[in-house]
Amino acid sequence: MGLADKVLQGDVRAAARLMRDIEDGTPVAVEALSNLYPHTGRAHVVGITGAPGVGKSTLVDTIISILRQRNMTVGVVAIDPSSPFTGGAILGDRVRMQKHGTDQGVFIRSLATRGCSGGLSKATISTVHVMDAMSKDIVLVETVGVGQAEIDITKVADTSVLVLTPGMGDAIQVMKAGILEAVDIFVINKADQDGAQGVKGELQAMLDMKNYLPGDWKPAIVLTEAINNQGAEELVEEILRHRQFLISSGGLEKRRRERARLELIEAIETTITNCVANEMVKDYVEKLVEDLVRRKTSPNSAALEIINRTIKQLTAHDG
Ligand SMILES: Nc1nc2c(ncn2[C@@H]2O[C@H](COP(=O)(O)OP(=O)(O)OP(=O)(O)O)[C@@H](O)[C@H]2O)c(=O)[nH]1
Ligand SMILES: [Mg+2]
Repeated sequence: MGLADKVLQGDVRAAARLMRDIEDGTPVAVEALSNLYPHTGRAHVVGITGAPGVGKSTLVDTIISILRQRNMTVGVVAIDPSSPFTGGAILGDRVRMQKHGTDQGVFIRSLATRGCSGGLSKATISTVHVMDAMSKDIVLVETVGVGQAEIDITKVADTSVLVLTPGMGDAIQVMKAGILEAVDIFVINKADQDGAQGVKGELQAMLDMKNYLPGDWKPAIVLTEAINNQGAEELVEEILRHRQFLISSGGLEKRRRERARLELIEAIETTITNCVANEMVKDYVEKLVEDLVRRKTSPNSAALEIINRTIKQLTAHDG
């Protein structure tokens, strides 16, 4: 039985192996993912983003418990912060979420971003696909938000949650418009600390300046105390309400179409890059390099020739 079939039958060890293969970028992973793809698109993907230490993992832990009480299965992709300052939290995440370790309805996977620009690697999207194919109802993706990452998460998530804390009033003032647009639910965690209401007020004022059309989603602001299990029920309600909104408004279809397009572009890029890398070791390339040195051809013409040959190779393989 192939790896994809095992995953579809609920074999968690096969799923873990596939996720390792995805990170290593092996050909086995590419094939298995292609086979799994028709079985994806059912999970609701929720991005949980925020600055280091705002309490994302603690919140995720609480959300898992609430979703499990409602008989929903959960996948978690925790993207390890590549920053050396927060790298230590990886172990903490594992330890904290360990209480779900024996629960068949929960599957947790940590991923290294390996300094990829944008923070969210292709491996993240593929890992989400595997959890989706494993029939997880909700997949939570925890990422450390640094600059672009808040916007990046919308490439993966159906619902984007941004976690702030009471100390972050100033950060809200300078928050880029793009981030406000990208976030579906705002959370002010550590509401046990002073200033939570103030941050909520500032945020609300910024949101109120936007012109919402009838039928638009208006982001909610939820106050939570993740360590005290406060507010998480309301957050889960908001997540499920947003899911329902996306389904009934047709927004889900739109987001997924956009995402399919992005994935297609990425697939084209990696396919061509890989094929060209194979092609570069061939003899005729040396001849082209020689011609370049002697100015008998130009880099663009030579590149087109290599790409043409690559495509011929590809179609020969398919046929
Ligand atoms: N006072 C208070 N502390 C909290 C709350 N939620 C989480 N914390 C604490 O904040 C610290 C960071 O929590 P994490 O859940 O690891 O935060 P994180 O956002 O996942 O951190 P990184 O993954 O490193 O970015 C821990 O010491 C938590 O106990 C809260 O509601 N109130
Ligand atoms: Mg964390």
